[in-house]
Amino acid sequence: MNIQQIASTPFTDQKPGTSGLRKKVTVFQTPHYLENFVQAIFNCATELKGNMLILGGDGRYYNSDAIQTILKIAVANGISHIKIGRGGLLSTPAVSHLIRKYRAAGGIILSASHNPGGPDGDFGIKYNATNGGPADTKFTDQVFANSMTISGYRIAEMDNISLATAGQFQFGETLVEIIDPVSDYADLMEELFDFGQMKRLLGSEGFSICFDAMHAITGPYATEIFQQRLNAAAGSVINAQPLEDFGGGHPDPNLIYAKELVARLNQGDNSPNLGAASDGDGDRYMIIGPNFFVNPSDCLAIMTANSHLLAGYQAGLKGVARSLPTSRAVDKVAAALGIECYETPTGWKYFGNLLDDGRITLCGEESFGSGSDHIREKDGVWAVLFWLNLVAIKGQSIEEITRAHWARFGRHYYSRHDYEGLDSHAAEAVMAALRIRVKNLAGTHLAGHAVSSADDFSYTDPVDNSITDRQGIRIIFEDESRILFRLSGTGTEGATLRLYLERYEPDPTMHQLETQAALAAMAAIAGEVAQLKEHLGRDQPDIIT
Ligand code: VG1
Ligand code: CO
Repeated sequence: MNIQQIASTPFTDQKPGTSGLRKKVTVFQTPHYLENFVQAIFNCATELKGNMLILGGDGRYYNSDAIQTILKIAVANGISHIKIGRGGLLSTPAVSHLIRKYRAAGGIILSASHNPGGPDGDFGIKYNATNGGPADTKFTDQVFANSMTISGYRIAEMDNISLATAGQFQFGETLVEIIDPVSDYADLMEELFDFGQMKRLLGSEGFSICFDAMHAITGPYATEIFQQRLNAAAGSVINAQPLEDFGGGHPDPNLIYAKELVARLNQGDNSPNLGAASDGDGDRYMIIGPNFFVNPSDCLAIMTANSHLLAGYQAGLKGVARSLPTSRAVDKVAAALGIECYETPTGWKYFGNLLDDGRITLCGEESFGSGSDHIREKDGVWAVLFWLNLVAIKGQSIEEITRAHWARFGRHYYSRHDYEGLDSHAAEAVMAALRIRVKNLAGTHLAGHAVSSADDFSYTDPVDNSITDRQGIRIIFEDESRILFRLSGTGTEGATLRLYLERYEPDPTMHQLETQAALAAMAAIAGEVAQLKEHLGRDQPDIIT
């Protein structure tokens, strides 16, 4: 095997964000761009040498090309065994599971998650460590530093391999294996949930589901699990074929982008009983019932309150965690159960230590992500199975389960307002002004609401004591309402300001309000405190979820 050493010069913008390095496809296609970054990963993750690497992606445009390149660099860097999903496909949760199951040293996932794909769309690369979870900030900082001084990369001189069928190839010291992307993951799901129970429900008269894979990675997973193993009717999984451009859509499972699913669920008597969708790389999900949406923060709370009913979680929960912007619905449940509830910065990597240290069993984010200690990523198909199994056990609809939960714990009205495509300086100016403003807010009133505390969130990891600061401005009111501001770390163009609004309502007679109406007062306070109109020239968000 001939190994070439190619000289290259650093790119200065290879700093990973909330979830890996995300750029336009055209940026990744710049000569040496992908190669430099991958070499930087191998330079830093020295444990990969002589060990196993898992490699796959969400099937978006440039996925296959990138896999061929990464494979050659991996061979040149002495990786002894590389498992690649057939067709170059692997969901993010599947990679996490494969790393753990086969004790791989790490995994590379090619995805920009919910960002659109295609030649003009986005591409991304994430590195997951030995525990199966997203590499921590310490590691991604090292990779960034390495990318800034890199002088070249090693690459094996070999032909492209066929990814189309399962098989094994030997290249020098490296065994390359093309594997079925679905079966290991589907087997894991069978260990966690009662497939017999769900099969009976799906076989019963008048019960059906619709899973919208949005032409992204979960198509093959959902088809195997729901239609093959659980006998859901043919056609229960829609948009099941992964496409390079996601069929021109935006693989983001929310009420705005999963339009086809929402229409099917809102067609009256013919509606399926449970609707679900997931994102580009399969770690996000949305759950809906006929004319009923469950916000992801409530999902986490409902899972926490009911997990003891499910086969894989009967031992009880060690604790739970949520990201800062996620509503505090789960906090109420944790308090009732007498378990710890941790609050972490945005991004799944912060849950890793808590999971590895046995402090938590469930965790989640407001951005349509929930997960458990079965892997080290959020997991869309797992979450849908959790809900389906719960519906089978309780014999109640999605709406009934949710309303009963609110009646018991109170309702947290919650919404995220995104201001997209902002000039980065203007967005930074909003945050800088807020950092100063919040210093003097505690003890004052904003539009008649007493502020109990206000700060810029700083997180001290309870396991390794590392500190992550400046993670978001939070304003907490005495009536348990909350306003948060932070800048997105996953975009590829300009800046996105996220405003998170929350209001707690314990009174069941007040649980019928429309969400935006319920949060109007908080939205007005937020606009005023952050002076959005003055800084951004606008005070209406682009996207409301
Ligand atoms: C967003 C979400 C965050 C999530 C991240 C990755 O980050 O807010 O909760 O962990 O995306 O999700 P940001 O920095 O843009 O707010 V994904 O599905 O890559 O799968
Ligand atoms: Co995702």
